[in-house]
Amino acid sequence: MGSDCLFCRIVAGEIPATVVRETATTLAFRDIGPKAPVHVLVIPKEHYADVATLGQGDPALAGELLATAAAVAEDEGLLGDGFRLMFNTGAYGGQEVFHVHAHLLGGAPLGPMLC
Ligand code: IU
Repeated sequence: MGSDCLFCRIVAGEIPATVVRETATTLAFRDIGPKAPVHVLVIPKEHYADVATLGQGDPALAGELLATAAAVAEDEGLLGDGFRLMFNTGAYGGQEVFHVHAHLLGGAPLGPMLC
């Protein structure tokens, strides 16, 4: 997508982000407005608007995104106590940035709803 997409610009290095993990196809960086002690966004480098288009368009890439999220969860020490992995999707889902991103949240007990 390119210059109109904030997360494409982070992938391109045009906007700074605190990157915690990078693979050939995915990027994980800290959310600028954390809602939990650990709040990392995990994205595919390739632009897909949301998890529905990613899951239908490139299931293998969706799997790579999950693998990156799991690796970050391990790096952040979340595997023992658990964590939340979620995709806000579309208007009713509260999605604000239309480049698919998984929210990885943890580090404290989470309520029944967050974000
Ligand atoms: P949402 O699922 O689209 O609502 O989440 C977008 C997230 O992107 C939200 O948690 C923001 O704090 C976060 N974010 C960011 O990490 N860096 C930015 O430059 C911007 C938003 I704008």
